[in-house]
Amino acid sequence: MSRPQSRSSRTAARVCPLCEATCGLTLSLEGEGHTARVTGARGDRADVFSAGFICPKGASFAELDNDPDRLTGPLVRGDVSGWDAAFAVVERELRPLIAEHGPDAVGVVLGNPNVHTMAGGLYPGQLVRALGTRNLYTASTLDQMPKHVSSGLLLGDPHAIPVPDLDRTEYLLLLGANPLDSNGSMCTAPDFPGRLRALRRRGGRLTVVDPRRTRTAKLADRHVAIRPGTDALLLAALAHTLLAEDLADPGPHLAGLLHGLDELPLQLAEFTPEAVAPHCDVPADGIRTLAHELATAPSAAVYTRLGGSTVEFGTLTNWLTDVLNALTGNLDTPGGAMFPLAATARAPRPAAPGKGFALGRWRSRVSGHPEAKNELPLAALAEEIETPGPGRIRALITVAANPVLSAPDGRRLERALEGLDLMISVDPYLNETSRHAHVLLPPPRPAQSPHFDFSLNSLAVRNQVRYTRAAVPLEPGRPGESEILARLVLIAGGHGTAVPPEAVDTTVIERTLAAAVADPHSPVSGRDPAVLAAQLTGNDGPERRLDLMLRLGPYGDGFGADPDGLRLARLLEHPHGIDLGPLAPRLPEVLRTTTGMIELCPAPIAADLPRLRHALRTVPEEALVLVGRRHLRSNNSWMHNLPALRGGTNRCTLQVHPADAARLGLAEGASARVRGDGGEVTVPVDITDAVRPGVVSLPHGWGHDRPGTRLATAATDPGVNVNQLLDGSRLDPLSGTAVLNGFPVRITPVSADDAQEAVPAAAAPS
Ligand SMILES: Nc1nc2c(c(=O)[nH]1)N[C@H]1C(S)=C(S)[C@@H](COP(=O)(O)OP(=O)(O)OC[C@H]3O[C@@H](n4cnc5c(=O)[nH]c(N)nc54)[C@H](O)[C@@H]3O)O[C@H]1N2
Ligand SMILES: Nc1nc2c(c(=O)[nH]1)N[C@H]1C(S)=C(S)[C@@H](COP(=O)(O)OP(=O)(O)OC[C@H]3O[C@@H](n4cnc5c(=O)[nH]c(N)nc54)[C@H](O)[C@@H]3O)O[C@H]1N2
Ligand code: SF4
Ligand SMILES: [Mo]
Repeated sequence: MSRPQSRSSRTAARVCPLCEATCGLTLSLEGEGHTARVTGARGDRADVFSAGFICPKGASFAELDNDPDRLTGPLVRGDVSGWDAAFAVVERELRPLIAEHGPDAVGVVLGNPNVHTMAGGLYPGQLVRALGTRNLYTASTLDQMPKHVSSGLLLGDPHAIPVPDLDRTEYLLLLGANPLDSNGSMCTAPDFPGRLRALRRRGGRLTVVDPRRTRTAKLADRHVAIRPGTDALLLAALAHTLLAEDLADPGPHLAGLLHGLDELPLQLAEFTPEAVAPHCDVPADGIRTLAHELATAPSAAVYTRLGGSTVEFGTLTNWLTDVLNALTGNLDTPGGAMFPLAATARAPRPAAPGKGFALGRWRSRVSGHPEAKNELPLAALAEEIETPGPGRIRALITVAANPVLSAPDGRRLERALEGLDLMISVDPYLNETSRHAHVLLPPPRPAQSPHFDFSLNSLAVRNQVRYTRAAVPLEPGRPGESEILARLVLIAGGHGTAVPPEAVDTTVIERTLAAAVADPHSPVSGRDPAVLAAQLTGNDGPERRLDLMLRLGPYGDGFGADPDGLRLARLLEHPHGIDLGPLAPRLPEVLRTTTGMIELCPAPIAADLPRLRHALRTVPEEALVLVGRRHLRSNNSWMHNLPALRGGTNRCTLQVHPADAARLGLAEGASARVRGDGGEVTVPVDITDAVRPGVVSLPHGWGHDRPGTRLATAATDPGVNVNQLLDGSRLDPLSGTAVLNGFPVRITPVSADDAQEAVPAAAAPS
């Protein structure tokens, strides 16, 4: 039975904000004005990039948008209500604290969804600058910081990230990534699974290196079930083999750009296939075969993600990844690992030496961790709050972050948070972290937010640009997330609550234009910035900033210099996006090293290599190690509250190999106690040969059993927090990234008596 469409039903294009794939969605809406509801979401067939692809998370957009637990107004401790009053509390508390204790007394934590919101792309940098604090912590040090450090050292720019040219490559060596469940990361590709299938259909080969036989591994020509934490050794042996067997051939396009090539053979001399084989548990001849395949494929890309990043040798693994791409001549060539060029990126300019990349310009106060890309390790946040003395963090601003579940040792962190003088959270939920906030400022639901991918377009396998405006207007008096953050920027900078939030955007626009007109390479060189500013269009500050970036960007109209070029108005005429073509070679223009070359053996890397050599001389441990996993119908710590995405395989269980289960006396479905450096958890056992012997797997983002949260659905099946097994001391030293994969654990069965004690009565077996 079909119902006639009511007059108030309509559709709207919207880019999905729920993972890095950035699929275009078509939302169905009912109702008018700010009370309109999203009733459904389907893949947008007209989308220039995703062409209709959608996954179960995107399909649940309506449920997410309508989640009754989503906060509708600010929560402030004490007898305070309303937005103005909430910002007044922030102003009253924050400025005196900075005046008394200095800017470093305020810490900032930025979480993952900042790359999925327009506000998160525009304001956090300004917030940190306005505060003047060196206490910046982000999800990057639980994730991709090793890649930034590697790119910083190799290429001089931590944001120059080579991505596999997925649609053209003939050979993909994929390590520590499971795009069939994650939909890809640092490689934005709607329908990643379909693109992998297409690779195989055109005769290309896929090799997956993962201690688990993942859905991605099942799709591959070859699955290498490596021992966790040893990818750096494997990659070093591949590079060694290419060099030793004269298989390295960077090709003419890289020939004049490689600095340090002569140093590599010496640095990698010890890493022979025979030497690494027992550590990786990969046969030496298999390693040689891989090296030969990489060297002889018409085009090839090596791609490493989370399982090669959040490990003991994270930076070395990421460095070796791109060393291999360079040695095989696949860096910056079609079908290899290429540099996307986003519409809001800086326009290309003549190649020239840059300033290079410095690490450790300052150190964390308590443990002396070096800064990387202005950040300190999130794993060290708790000690920076707890440890008395000058420079202690007394106030914290979290934006889209849930470190109590995402970072090591949540119990310690939550105790630390309770000791803060002031905590401000910008988050739609009252969850494990935000429940500690004195002021909780919820952004509106996604249907009420515009979407532009400032970060992810620069990681996309095809150059394209899409902008979708909010599908539903804000209710009167409710600030969007941009306004919330802009107001925090103003308060942090001492401008108070009287200045309109748009002043923040005006300042950026003026500063950007002043620099552009003074830049001889800019299309607006020598023009009057005030005249240019007056030409910007858009409904609000964020849109004018977007217009500015597009117009000055690589495809921009340059304020009239190229009348056919991009600008906001043109983008708005294309609600399904504009395709900007396949990735194109960009070297040497992307290089910012002081030599203007690719630094194959940067000093900090050379200084870290002895650690890897030491690992070679250590007998592999027999201890059980734990790795993570992601579920397709989940997203880090914050999507367990949607009934439609729950159950099935999306469960917090400990995967154990049958041989280990037998040895440890673990039974299917029974509980096991897992102990690590930071604590222990009790969790149901799932016996499966999808994990290799000696490895167990537990997903992250669970542990929704804290009191004082408002996540009704998530609390019904809370799971356990895997990060409680860590104490924050295991880090990749160069990047400060937490070791979340491949750490030792001890496991014991939980007897029925123990279970009564450890599991709440309702959940105990009867
Ligand atoms: N053991 C283990 N730990 C891990 C990982 C792992 O693989 N294993 N993965 C790590 C990785 S890769 C990452 S990126 C981190 C993620 O770490 P976090 O960023 O701390 O965690 P998320 O679960 O992504 O939390 C996001 C927060 O943003 C809120 N949020 C959602 N949408 C919005 C929005 O539109 N605006 C705002 N302001 N807030 C919003 C959510 O309610 C939630 O509180 O976790 C890391 N932790
Ligand atoms: N459905 C869903 N999608 C997501 C997310 C989510 O939580 N759920 N999170 C998003 C985020 S924030 C990110 S960063 C991306 C991450 O996306 P991916 O990088 O694809 O991350 P994972 O799915 O965690 O895959 C990591 C893989 O590394 C393997 N591994 C663990 N240790 C090692 C090791 O030492 N060596 C090797 N070779 N492999 C190892 C694990 O078994 C796992 O299969 O996913 C994003 N997309
Ligand atoms: S793959 Fe990612 S971007 Fe695409 S619909 Fe699913 S969650 Fe959204
Ligand atoms: Mo992530």
